[in-house]
Amino acid sequence: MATEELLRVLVLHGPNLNLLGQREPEIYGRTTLADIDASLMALGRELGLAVETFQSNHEGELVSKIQQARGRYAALLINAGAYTHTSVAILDAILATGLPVVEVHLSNLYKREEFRHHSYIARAAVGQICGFGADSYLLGLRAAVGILKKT
Ligand code: CA2
Repeated sequence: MATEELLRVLVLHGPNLNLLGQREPEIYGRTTLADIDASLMALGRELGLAVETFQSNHEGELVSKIQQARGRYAALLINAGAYTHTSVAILDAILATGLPVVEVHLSNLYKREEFRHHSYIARAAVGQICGFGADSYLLGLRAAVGILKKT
């Protein structure tokens, strides 16, 4: 099937996720962001989706990317990193797109510090998947397909 006929899903990675596999492997594992992106693309091909990925350490860049997603993508998968717990700007941008959003995290937020238990993104997300390491993203992509099949 040609790419233009496929449903497009945008995967957003927030700050510091570019360090994956290089620091703190006891928390975040040894898988690199490039590995995660490659496995998402491969699963996307299997599921008949065109997956695009974007990482930024800058809140405003993530907000702009989310704003531009309206009309271009069918769904968003987002790990906003630490902005999950702080960013009303990202929440507002997600709400403005009107797109279905799946929130993912590598670690189990609820086993960690109290300040990680609150997510601004969760208010706008269809659901949240956390604690499965890199597999959280793959589970999230499968969840996005499930949502799109129902709409
Ligand atoms: O578990 C997740 O996916 C998080 O979104 C990761 C964020 C953290 O602030 C959230 O509370 C939970 C941190 C990403 C930092 O990633 C690093 C990776 C390797 C080394 C250092 C940081």
